[in-house]
Amino acid sequence: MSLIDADKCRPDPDEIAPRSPQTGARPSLPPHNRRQRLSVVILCIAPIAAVALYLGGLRSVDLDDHLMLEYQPEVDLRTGRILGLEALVRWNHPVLGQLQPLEFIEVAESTNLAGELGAWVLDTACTQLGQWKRDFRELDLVMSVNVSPVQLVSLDFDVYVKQVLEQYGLLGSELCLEITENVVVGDLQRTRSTLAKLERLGVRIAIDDFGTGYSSLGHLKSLPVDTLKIDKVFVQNLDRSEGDRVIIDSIVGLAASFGLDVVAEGVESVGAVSYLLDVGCVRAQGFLMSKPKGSEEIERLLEVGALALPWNVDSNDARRTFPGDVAR
Ligand code: G
Ligand code: MN
Repeated sequence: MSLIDADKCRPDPDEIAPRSPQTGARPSLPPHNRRQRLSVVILCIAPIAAVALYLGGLRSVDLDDHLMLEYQPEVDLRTGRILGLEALVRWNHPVLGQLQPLEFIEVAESTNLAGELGAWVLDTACTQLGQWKRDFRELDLVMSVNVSPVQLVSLDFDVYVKQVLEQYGLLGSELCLEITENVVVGDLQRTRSTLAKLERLGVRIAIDDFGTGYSSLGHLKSLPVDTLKIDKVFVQNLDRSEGDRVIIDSIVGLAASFGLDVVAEGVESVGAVSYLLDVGCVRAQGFLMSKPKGSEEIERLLEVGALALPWNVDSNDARRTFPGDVAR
């Protein structure tokens, strides 16, 4: 994982100093272009330095003052019913504004803060689920929480999870821990033993970003995994990419063969919804249904219990109508 997208920061050399059409060589940079290059470098380094400095000082402060969780609903594509929520951490940085995990987790890991950060996320998400369980008794919600490699290999992770579940009156089956494929492969022995202990608590395990990492069929068979979450890169362009459709087909087939649930992430178009329903993938997250939202906005959705879908699906899923469809 990289803190910032290096390609975005790298100035296009042809923009700064186009090649000569005759010789193909670039002229040496005039002074104002050197300044431009320098300012791009500073722009790229400043956020890293700021986050690093900020994290350095974080040990002594209360994480509650700086972090917040947003929640993204997971829905049943046939009905819009909210099946669960994925907790996503955000960092309210005083200078840089709201940061996404990709922008600070690597720094957190390198400053040994990942454990504390992960514990804060798990604790906060479970407190919130405890409250929502009381406020929305009729909903059967599962809270999904991303788990870092550091947490998963810490010796007493299952003890911590058990304590949090008890503290907030949650069943193990109401918590889904998401691990990435590469975590699974990282320390297979330790992962296997931790997952077995979590399984005994009834906690669900999902492999996140599935399809982009290195887990093998052997891992799927030998580890107590419940769910595959298909990485959004295969879902975002489903409506126009034949290659992605083939990948989705195989992942859904794989999940069925192993008796696993499957959730599609990154649903952004009704075309994607249509294809997912065709192949029998009915659980999904994505901007088309809902972006991640703060607690108050989520509460308004939970009051209804379902999202209004921008398409119609009849109960037996035989006829679907999408905006723009011609009448059949
Ligand atoms: O790796 P993980 O699945 O935990 O990543 C979730 C991230 O994906 C969140 O930061 C969330 O904002 C983002 N996300 C969720 N739905 C969509 C979507 O439909 N499109 C895109 N581009 N990103 C999404
Ligand atoms: Mn996730």
